[in-house]
Amino acid sequence: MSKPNHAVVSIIMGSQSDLPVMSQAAEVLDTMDVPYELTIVSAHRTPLRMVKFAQEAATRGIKVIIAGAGGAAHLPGMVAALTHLPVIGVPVKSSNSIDGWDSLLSILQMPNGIPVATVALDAAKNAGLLAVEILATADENLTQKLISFRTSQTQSVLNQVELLQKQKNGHLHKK
Ligand code: RP5
Repeated sequence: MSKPNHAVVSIIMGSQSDLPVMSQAAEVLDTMDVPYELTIVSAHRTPLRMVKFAQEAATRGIKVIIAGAGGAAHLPGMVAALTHLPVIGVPVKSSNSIDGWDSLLSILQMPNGIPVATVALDAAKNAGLLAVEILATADENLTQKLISFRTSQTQSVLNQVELLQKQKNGHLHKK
């Protein structure tokens, strides 16, 4: 499949303060050459903007939504309730958060009927990867990019193993 010329992933967040975490999803999409948009949509400060965003996302060509929020994080669930698109929720450990548990549980514990795919606390990188995996089910080119990402990730761990082994052998020789 050739690269679409419009955003297919939408990264939204409750506040500008979520950007340092949420930009990690954008980095993954940049690496995989997936077109995306990134903006702020607050469920409680801009509720009507949230409704409009969610209701129009599919017709604008968006395929997956990544939504991050901290504290009483209702953004991912509310957006999921307003669209049939898959929503990946990123619990953000924000300044108003109780250790991240409030955000994590708000996003994780969606009642049956409206799913939100929840990643780990602050794990926007995994949200980006999951979005790519969803898109890759219908895109062989993206599948190949994911396979080479995994291969290089594995290789970098094996390189560390080798390095540690060499350092350990060096210590043994010194004794
Ligand atoms: C949530 O409250 C946002 O998603 C953010 O994580 C948190 C704090 O927002 P600010 O007060 O920094 O704007 O709605």
